[in-house]
Amino acid sequence: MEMTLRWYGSKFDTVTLKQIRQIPGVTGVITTLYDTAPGEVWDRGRIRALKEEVEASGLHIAGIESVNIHESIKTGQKDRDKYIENYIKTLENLGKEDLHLVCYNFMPVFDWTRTELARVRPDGSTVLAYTQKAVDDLNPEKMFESISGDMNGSIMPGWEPERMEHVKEQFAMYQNIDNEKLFENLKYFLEKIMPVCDQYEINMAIHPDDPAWSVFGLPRIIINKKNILRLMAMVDNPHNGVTFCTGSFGTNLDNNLPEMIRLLKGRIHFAHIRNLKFHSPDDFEEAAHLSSDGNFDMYEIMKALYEIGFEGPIRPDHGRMIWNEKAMPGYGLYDRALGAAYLNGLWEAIEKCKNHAGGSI
Ligand code: DNO
Repeated sequence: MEMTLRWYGSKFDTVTLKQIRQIPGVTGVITTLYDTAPGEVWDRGRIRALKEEVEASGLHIAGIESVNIHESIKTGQKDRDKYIENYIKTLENLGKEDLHLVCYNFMPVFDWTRTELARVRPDGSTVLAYTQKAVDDLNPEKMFESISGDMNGSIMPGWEPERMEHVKEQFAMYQNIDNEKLFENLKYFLEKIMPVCDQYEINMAIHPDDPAWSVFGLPRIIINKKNILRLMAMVDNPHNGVTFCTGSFGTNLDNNLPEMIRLLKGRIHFAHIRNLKFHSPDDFEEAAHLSSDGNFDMYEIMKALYEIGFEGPIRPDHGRMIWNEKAMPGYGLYDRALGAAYLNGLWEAIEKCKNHAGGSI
């Protein structure tokens, strides 16, 4: 595996490449052209400039998160082929610049959903949190307003204000879309892009739905073992793979994370590792990466990745806001750096135990 950090680009991120370069063991960044809209073709010159900027700092681009998918593709509108063509052109441009990993999601309207961006934990840190009750009490059109005050002046991925202005229209697009239809539209999209992925060796890595159940009555499909295995079989090409996000699949306590990792051997191209603390099955908050701070056994998760021979990038996912840092919620420097160091430590121990024990951990 390679330890990486998500970086939004110098125009949007409070964290610098120089700082990332100083986190022990972090060699790559996961980045994006943050100001491109879903459906737009990514310009090859801009991709190259981004790559050069990252490389000048002594790091490299380990993957793209995200190339977002236009709602027309997700809902199967008449004009979807035009947007798929654009997506293919973007993939070509990425491939020509020697970039081979693309994280994306197929969540309707909202990307990840949280009901609080700054819940205070007992140690005084603040974290993102979710309660089903708050969602049930909220009109979806007010969702953005309800959390925007806590964004620390940042634009959060999936919550771009221009898109949020059109929430009502976007909901209307999903009126006749159920889970089966969404699966069908995803299959259609993947089948169209697989040839270009084969040509340029691009690994597509779908991000699970977060939380892993329907919100506001919208369909949600990348939520559990059954559905993710179904998707892998539906388009049975190794370039159709997964971003294994523990914090997203893990929102559903029925998902056995190490088991799912083992079943997805060969198809996990990217991993987001973080921990959650549950107060009830539908009230949880994000915790420090350390196992004892939340509900997940991070050692077992890392061991499963190690055992399947995972070689892709891992990034510590959302961190807590600590030490008075002001940054995009979840994406400050300090707690993610602690997370990277901890996950690197687990990996080193697993590797050494395996070597010392002559192969068995
Ligand atoms: C949230 C992220 C998601 C993720 C997208 C992938 O912090 O994990 O926004 O990047 O769902 O397309």
